[in-house]
Amino acid sequence: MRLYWAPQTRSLRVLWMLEEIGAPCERVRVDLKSGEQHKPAYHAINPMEKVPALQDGESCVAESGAVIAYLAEKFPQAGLAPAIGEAARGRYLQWLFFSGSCIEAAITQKFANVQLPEGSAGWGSFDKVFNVLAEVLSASPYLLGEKFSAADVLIASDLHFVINVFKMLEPRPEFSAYLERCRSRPAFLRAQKIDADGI
Ligand SMILES: N[C@@H](CCC(=O)N[C@@H](CS)C(=O)NCC(=O)O)C(=O)O
Repeated sequence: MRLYWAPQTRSLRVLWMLEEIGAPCERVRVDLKSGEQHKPAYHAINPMEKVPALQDGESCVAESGAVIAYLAEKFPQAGLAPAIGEAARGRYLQWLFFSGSCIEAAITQKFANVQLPEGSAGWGSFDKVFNVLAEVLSASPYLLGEKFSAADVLIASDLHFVINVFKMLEPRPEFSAYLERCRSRPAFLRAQKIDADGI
């Protein structure tokens, strides 16, 4: 496998996922500053011309949530996704899609400072999205209950960006405790070092 990535981007969540799995993966750094992502060679990897993207033999997958789902399925022995037919599978898929369809949209709405009626926005509102997450995370240590999953890799990464990087959300005890649990994982710490080293 080959991961196309850049430091200090959404690539970190895939680096983290790869470390959770322990799968060997070549890293190819894409120079976003020089516009390498817009060159035809990278366009063929991800037509959206963004990182991260994963190449696995003949397969290419971009969109960080999809890459994480792909890896969870390819390496079931890592135990990061409930199997098809397990009750937790429904909520697992829900949280994977929640990242792209609700969290990302809520962040964009906040950045753009646009007001929308809650009923017209699929994500409701910025506050609604994070209140829902706080409700779930105050009831259990991870999104699916007691067990850490690939959905936590994705959503904890989103929360990290929203709270610590974009500073769009006041720290809340539920989120601080959750991020502490997730970010103290050895796999996250290894991924963070790779991201910081940039290689
Ligand atoms: N929806 C995409 C977003 C990817 C994305 O926005 N990547 C940014 C870095 S975090 C990027 O590649 N920006 C470079 C550019 O747009 O030129 C995902 O989740 O993977």
